[in-house]
Amino acid sequence: MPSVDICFSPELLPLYDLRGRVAVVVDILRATSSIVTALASGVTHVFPVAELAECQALGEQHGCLTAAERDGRAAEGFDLGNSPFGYLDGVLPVRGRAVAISTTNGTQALRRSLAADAVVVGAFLNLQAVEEFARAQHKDVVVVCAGWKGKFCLEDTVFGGALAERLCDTFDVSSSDSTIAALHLWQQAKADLHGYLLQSAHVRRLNSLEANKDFEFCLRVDEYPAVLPIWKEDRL
Ligand code: 3SL
Repeated sequence: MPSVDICFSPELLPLYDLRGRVAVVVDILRATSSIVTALASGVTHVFPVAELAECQALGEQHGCLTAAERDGRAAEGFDLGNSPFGYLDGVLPVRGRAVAISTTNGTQALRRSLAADAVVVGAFLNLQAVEEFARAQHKDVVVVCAGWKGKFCLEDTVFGGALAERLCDTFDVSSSDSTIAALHLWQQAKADLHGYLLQSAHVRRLNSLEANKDFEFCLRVDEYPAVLPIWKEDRL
């Protein structure tokens, strides 16, 4: 029986052998939620990159939009920040365009997960799509939580618990202590996800930057049930 494991931070990735496994990279607030929203809004593909300079260069090379964030704020000189509403509010037409994205943690976690057999982007927004993909693969799944600058993040781990619960009928979700812990957190959180995650450090950080609207949007479960960003060559 394949298993679900949760890697609490990209700093722990050296302890995980991703070869032969499916990596589900998650940064609920907000990188992976924004990537899912971008593709749901008609963006053709996403180039997730670690460095701002690379993001800028891809914009020039491919004529694509650029989106960048550092420390929760939109980085200067880019078309978009890291709010999912950048793809929804219609200020900048995004349909039919590609986007290069660089964020503090999410795109870094993704780039560090490429040894996996398949790398997909997970968020509450596309939980069903991730579940269905995992079932179809019949491989061990590792949820890679982007965290915050190497540290544990509540919201990414709670997502891991939600995915483990969905998969528990056909996946082993009880062999890894981190999966057991994530399931416990999800059990605590699921009746009032919004209220539970108000205690998260990154929620407090975002709220101080007036991104409360983003927080609420990123917690919508299965808003985009058929959107599955999957890594191919150099893009999602
Ligand atoms: O760190 C990241 O990748 C971002 O998602 C952080 S923020 O939500 O844009 O502040």
